[in-house]
Amino acid sequence: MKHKIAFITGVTGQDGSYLAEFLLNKNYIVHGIRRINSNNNLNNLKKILNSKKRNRFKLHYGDITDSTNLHKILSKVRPQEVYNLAAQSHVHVSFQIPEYTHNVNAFGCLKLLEAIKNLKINCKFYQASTSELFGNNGNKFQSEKTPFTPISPYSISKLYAFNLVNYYKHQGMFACNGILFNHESPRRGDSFVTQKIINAALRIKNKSNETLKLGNLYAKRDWGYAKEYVIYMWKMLQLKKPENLVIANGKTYSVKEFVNKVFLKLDMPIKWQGKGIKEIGINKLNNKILVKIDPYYFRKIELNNLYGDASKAKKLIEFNPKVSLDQLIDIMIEKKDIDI
Ligand code: NAP
Ligand code: F7E
Repeated sequence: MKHKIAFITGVTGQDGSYLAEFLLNKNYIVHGIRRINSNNNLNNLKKILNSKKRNRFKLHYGDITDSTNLHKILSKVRPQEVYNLAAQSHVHVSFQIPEYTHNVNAFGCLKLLEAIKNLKINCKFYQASTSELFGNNGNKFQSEKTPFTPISPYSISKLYAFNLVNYYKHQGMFACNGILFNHESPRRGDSFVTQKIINAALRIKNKSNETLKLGNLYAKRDWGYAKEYVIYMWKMLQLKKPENLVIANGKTYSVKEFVNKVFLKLDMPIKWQGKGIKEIGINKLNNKILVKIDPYYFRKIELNNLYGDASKAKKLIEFNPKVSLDQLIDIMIEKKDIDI
């Protein structure tokens, strides 16, 4: 049987690893790039590396900022589908390293697209774009028609890539942007708010004396399940013509609501006291302080509200997310993915 060939940047990350598993299950040959570092960070790929599918999975040392390397790999692999998931993906950190963030997220995408074009590779191209593009534009819901008003170095770099993808599409390439709203999983990086809250709550449950320190409790996010969202990356590349699509659960919750849910599930119901940076979350059962505010985690500019309208994806790719926020929290507390 002839296998399709996919190439994934960011394959060691949350989404890249789930996508690789999904494509291997669909009988693809999957190539990915990993950055050289001294920690040998392949944790998210353990499932693949320990399975028989490993012989259809090829890891190359590489970096999205290194065009010579991209050329070398792509000229050999000549994939039919390319998924660009590599990114400096942390919004808060992007305020501290804006140039690096652009080198990876904006110019990395350019280098990849140029390599594909110059090598005349006939592939379909998926770009992991983001709801961060919307910024604070006052719209209650955000859809493909909502104007972009990016407010962080991260979102500005992603807008550059978004526009690039449209530009190559107009030149005849099958290239599209998934406008992804927040999505989480047991593989979510430790410093993103959901994983940070869950890990701290689990340690406190296991008798740690720490207090969880957070920034803005009132930001609202539309959270989904990463393992589920990657399926729709693939589905977007199976369309006859490229479309930019919002991928969102269509429900929004504040960080504070997320905290309440997690601690309640672990039998530590919270009551809140105080205001602003003096606000604290206290265990109703024993009055222990569980949560404090630390201004370090405030952003220069905060994106207040994300609430996605994925009607177009529902229509075109039968987008139908099944995992609710409560289920997602259970999955993350158990640190065990579910079958989708
Ligand atoms: P992630 O866990 O942070 O993964 C990022 C991946 O990019 C990692 O594999 C990382 O490699 C790789 N990477 C970073 N810099 C690189 C470079 N210079 N060259 C090559 N690879 C590099 O992110 P994620 O949550 O899976 O997100 C995947 C993509 O979706 C990202 O583009 C992100 O911006 C976008 N996105 C995510 C969300 C979300 O809620 N998760 C929402 C919207 C959009 P290392 O392992 O070496 O660090
Ligand atoms: O923050 C607030 C913070 O860092 C969520 C990335 O995948 O999704 C992600 O970006 C909210 C923000 O994700 C802490 O201010 C409060 O309002 O988990 P986060 P993010 O910034 O929404 C988008 C769609 C992407 O594209 C990105 O790649 O939580 N918050 N206290 C905190 N956030 C963090 N990280 N840490 C805190 O202590």
